[in-house]
This record gives sequence, C-alpha cells and structure tokens, in this order.
Amino acid sequence: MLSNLSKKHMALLLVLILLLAGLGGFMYKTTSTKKTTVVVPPKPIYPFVDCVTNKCNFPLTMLPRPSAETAVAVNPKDPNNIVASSNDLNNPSQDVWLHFYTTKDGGKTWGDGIVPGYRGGPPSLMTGMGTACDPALAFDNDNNVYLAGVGYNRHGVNFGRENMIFVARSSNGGTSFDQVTMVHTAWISGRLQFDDKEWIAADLKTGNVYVTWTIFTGNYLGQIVFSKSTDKGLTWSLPRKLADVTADINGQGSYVQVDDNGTIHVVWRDFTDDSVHYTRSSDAGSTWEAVRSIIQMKPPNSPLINATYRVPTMPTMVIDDTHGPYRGSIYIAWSDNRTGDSDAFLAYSRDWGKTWNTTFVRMNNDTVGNGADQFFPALAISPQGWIHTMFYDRRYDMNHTLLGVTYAVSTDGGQNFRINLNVTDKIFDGDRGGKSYWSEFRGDTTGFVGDYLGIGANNTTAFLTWSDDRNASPTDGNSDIYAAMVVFSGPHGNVNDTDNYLVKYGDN
Ligand SMILES: [Ca+2]
Ligand SMILES: [Ca+2]
Ligand SMILES: [Ca+2]
Repeated sequence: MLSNLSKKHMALLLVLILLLAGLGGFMYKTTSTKKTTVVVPPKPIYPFVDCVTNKCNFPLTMLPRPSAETAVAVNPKDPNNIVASSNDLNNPSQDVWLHFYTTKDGGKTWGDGIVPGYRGGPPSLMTGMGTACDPALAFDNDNNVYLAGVGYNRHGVNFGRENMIFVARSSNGGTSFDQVTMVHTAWISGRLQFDDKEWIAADLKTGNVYVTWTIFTGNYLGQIVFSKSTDKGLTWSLPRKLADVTADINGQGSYVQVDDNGTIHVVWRDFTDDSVHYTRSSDAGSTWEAVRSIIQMKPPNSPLINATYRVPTMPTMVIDDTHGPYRGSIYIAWSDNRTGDSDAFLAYSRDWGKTWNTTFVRMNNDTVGNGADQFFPALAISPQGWIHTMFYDRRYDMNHTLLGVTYAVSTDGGQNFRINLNVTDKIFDGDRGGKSYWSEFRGDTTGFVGDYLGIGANNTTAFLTWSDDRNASPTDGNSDIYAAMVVFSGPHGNVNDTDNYLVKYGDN
C-alpha cells in the first residue's frame, strides 16, 4: 500500500501530522505564500428583524376570540405613523368587526380601537350591521387615513340595508375613525346582490379617494365596479362597471392603486380563465381603457394539502412612483402553483401599465418543487423604489404543514429576490385559527387564516402583519394578529449592500 503513495501524498500526510502536533503555525506560513487567498468580507447585516424597538414578533391583539386578515398603511407625511387593521371577533357585536392598530412612534407603542357602529358602541352609519370585515387602508397626503370594509348581516336581519361597502375616515392619523360613510348598498328588495371584497387608494395630489369592489348578482357572477369621492370620503359616486362587456362578469379580488400622475390602476382575478384582468384611467375614473388579460395564473388548490383553511388567489399591486431607477414600474403578486407547489410570484410593467412583462419572478428562494407552499404575497414599496413582500411560508416545517412568515426584498426592480428572511419566532398550525369564525355560523370546524396579509414600508423599516395561531388550542380557534418590523436600512448600511454581497459571494 505504501508503495502506491506518491511523494506528494507523503508530504501531505506529514503536514497533517505536524498540524496535529501543534506545528501548524510554521506550516501555514510556508504554504500560504503559494496560495491566492480570496478575502470574503463579513456579510452585511441588513435586513434583520427588529427585536429591540418591540419584540421580534409582537401581538397587535391577542384577545381570546379569533382575528384574521390584515392591511397596513404608512403615513406619507409621517413615516413613524403606521396604521394596521384586521377582522376581529373580539367585540360586543359577537361577529366580525374591523379592529384598527395605530403607532405614532415607528412601532414602539400601539394604540387600537374598533370602527364605530358595533353593537352597544358609539353610533355610526354602520349601526345595525352585524358584520364589518375585509379591511383595506389608504393614507392621503393630509393625515387622513381611510379604512374600507364590507358590512352585512350574517343572520339576515331585515332593516333595509343588508349589505354595503363602507369607508371609515380618521383625520388624526388613525387614532380614531369618526366619519363612516356608505359607498354603496347592494340590497335591493326582491333581488339578490352582494357587495364584496373592496380595495381603496388615495391620490396624494388631488386628495381623491377611490374604491373598487365586486357586485355579485343572483347567479353569483362578480362584476368589478369603481366609485370615487372628491370630498374626503363624505360622498361617493355611483358605481361604475370597469368592463363594458357581458363576458367580463366573473371577477373577484379587485385591487386599486393610483400613481403620482393621477392615473388609476385596477387589477382583479377573472375566474373564467384564472387570469389577472387590468385596466387604467388617466382622467380620475371618467373613462377606462379596454380591460386586458395580463397574467395567466395557476392558482394553488384551496385548501392546500394537509390543511383545511381556504387559500383564495387574488392579485395585489404596488406602483413605483418614487424617483428611483425603476420609476414607472407596476408590480403584481399572487400565489401560483406552476412549479408543483404554491409559490409567491411577481409580474411587472416598466411603463406605467402600458406593456407587461410575460416572464414572472418567483419571490421565494427555496428549492423549486420542494413541496413547501408560499401564499398570500403582500406588497409594499419603500421610497428607494425597493419592493418588499411578505407571505405565509411552509418551508420552515420539515413536513411542510405548519406556517411561518417570510419577508423578501428586491432592490433591482423585482428581477431578483435573493434575500428571504424568516421573521417568525414560532411556526404554527393554520388549521387551529378561526374555527369558531365558521363553526358558530356554519357548523363546521374549518380553519381560517384570512384571505390576505398586510405589509407597509417607510424608508428604513417594513411592517409585517399576519394572523397567527401560536396561542390557539386544537379547538378554540383563537387566532391573533401578530406583527414584526424588519429593518432594511440604517446607520450601518442597507439591504442593497447585502444584495450586492450575495451577487458577488453567494449565500454562504
Ligand atoms: Ca375576507
Ligand atoms: Ca413553494
Ligand atoms: Ca385571539
């Protein structure tokens, strides 16, 4: 055997023996002169979960009954003023009502309240409604924040307004919501209609407020409609259909945004062919472009494998009207099953929605086809023009069943999301949440994690909110709203340094 060893092998063996014998210093000195050493600088630290300002994961509400479905908005006038909202069963109406959570100090302390009109509370236009749900939030440029929702009477109490889209306004940065107005009621005697799943946006220059939603008709097809307010939410225009073709009547999940040119952009899911429909208006909603089908989705099965909670696929959207290099880009995210399990996908336009890229970006960076589902991607854009997303993620459980939450970020106009950060400090079983949400009224034990998540960003920090079942027993349905703050820019650098590092040295 020894005869087969070359002199080189013998030398290596000797080096090893000398190293083990404590003579490594000497040997290192002689060998290092022959090597070119690649100096890998220490990895930048951004982004990181801020566990100092608040806990790494902190509850916005953890009352005993269920909460789910979140939205977040950041005050453009005051980046430390952030408002979140959720559906909440912890209120005297004993049904879902909109709960809001407000910070004025960048997330250190939070106040909260519920929209007026709940049973036994201060009166509002919503008084008498059983349910107020589906939060959507938008700040204007004058410290007003608008909270839109769906109101209805789940128990079928007849008093003339069975169902409506409403908007609550706060003129004090979300400390209280004192003005509640009705955008539209679908209740018409003898005809079955239902107003559902609205979204809201405010034009920062004109102060106009825009709402889109679905009107379901008797045969349960959904028409996407639009209404606007030019008086800070006091009055609303009659709903206008966004598609003037009878074929475009199978929509749901509309999402409205407005850019700094005043152009209004709306997307929704069309259930006929699972495509994302898109239209825009450059005259404050008077006329609209012909509706286009811009993204062919492959929605994941609802529910997912090993789960009972529903996973509706609806598009979310942000517009880059910053002065960053990708100004004019529009980003749309959705859950997609094209790789065999659910992923968080992104599509983009670079020309204010005129044309759309047909190559889509997978935002979760785990191995393709590994069986882990990512879903409910929410989007925010920071003043740098960086795209921030969060989604539920099953990769952190070896069995791909329990849920965590991932933050991902792109600094190159959505082309790469190299950075994925696990923000959850405890993964949880999504089937545990919200059981009573349904069982009280529908008699089943289906889990519920809401239909979407909410994220917002100022120029240093992303604010992530989600429905979390870590405190739920197998039977009580006690979901809570949790939040995390992810710092992506600060005195020692920013997430772009990390991104550049990953390009140069990889993720080691
Ligand atoms: Ca909902
Ligand atoms: Ca996946
Ligand atoms: Ca709870």
